[in-house]
Amino acid sequence: MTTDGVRRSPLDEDRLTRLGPALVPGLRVEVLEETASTNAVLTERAKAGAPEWTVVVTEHQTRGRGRLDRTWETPARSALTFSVLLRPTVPAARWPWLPLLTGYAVTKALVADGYAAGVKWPNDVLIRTGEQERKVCGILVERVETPDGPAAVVGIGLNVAMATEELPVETATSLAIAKGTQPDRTGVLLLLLGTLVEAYETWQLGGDPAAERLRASYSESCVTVGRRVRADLPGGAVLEGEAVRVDETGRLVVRTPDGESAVGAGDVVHVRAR
Ligand code: BT5
Repeated sequence: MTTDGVRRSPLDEDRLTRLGPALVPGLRVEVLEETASTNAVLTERAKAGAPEWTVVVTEHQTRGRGRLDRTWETPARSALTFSVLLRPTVPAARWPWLPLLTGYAVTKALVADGYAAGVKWPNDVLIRTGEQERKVCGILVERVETPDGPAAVVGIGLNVAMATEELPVETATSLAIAKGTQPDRTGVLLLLLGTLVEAYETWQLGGDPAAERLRASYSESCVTVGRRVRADLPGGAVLEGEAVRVDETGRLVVRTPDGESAVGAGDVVHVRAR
C-alpha cells in the first residue's frame, strides 16, 4: 500500500459534478486541492448565502478541527474530508439530533458496503475487528448564523486509504486497513452523501413518526447502548454505569446505582468490551 500522497489518485470531480444532483436536487460538490478546514470554508460560504446541499471536499485538510479544540489529522488524498451545508426547518429542539443522524448515515453506508461499522454515542463511527473497535470517522456539526437563518455545517472526516503507519493515533483505523483493498474514494463519497440525503430528508419531512424511526434506527446502529460507560461531563463530574438507551432528545441514558441519568454532552468511554 503506498504512503505517497502524490501517487494516490485524486477524487473524480467530473463524476461528482455529474452524479451529485441525482442524489438530491441542488447538491453541488466543490473540490479544493488543499485547505485548512472544510468546516471553516463552508461556514464562510453559508454566511454568503450558499444553498442547502452545498458540499466542500478537500484532498488535503491541513488544520482539521475536532470537537473541544481537538484536531483531525489526515495525509493528502488518504481520506474523505468534507462538509455539507444544511438548513433544517425542523423545530430548534430537534437540532441536537443532527450529529447523531450524520453518524447513523455514515454507519449505514459503511455497513451496506460490507464493513462491521457502528456508532459510538454520540457520533464517532467505529469499525470492529475481532475484539477491537477503532475509529474510522469523526463528525463535527457546527451551527452558523446566516442572513437566511441558522444553518448547520456538517463536517465529516473518514479515513479511507491510510496505511497503519499513517494513522495519527493508535485508536484509529481506515477502510483500506479493514478491508485489505483500496476503496475508490469518489464512490465512497457518493455513497455517504446518498445515505445522508436519505436520512436527513426523511427526518426533516416526516414529523414525529420519522423522528421516532430515526431514534430506533440510530439505537440499532449504536454500539454504546448495552455497554458499561464512563462519561466525563462538562464541569468535571464523572458518571459511570450501563448505557441503557438513547432518549427522544438524543441523550444517552446511563443507569447508575443512584438511578438513571441522561447525558447530553461530554465524552463517553466504553469501559469494557461487550
Ligand atoms: C471528531 O472530533 O472526531 C470530529 C472530527 C471532524 C473532522 C471533519 S473533517 C471535515 C470537517 N472539517 C473540519 O475541520 N473538521 C471536520 P473529536 O471527537 O474531538 O476527535 C478528535 C480526536 O480524534 C483527536 O484528538 C485524536 O485523538 C483523534 N483523531 C485525530 N485524527 C484522527 C483520524 N484521522 N482518525 C481517527 N482519530 C483521529
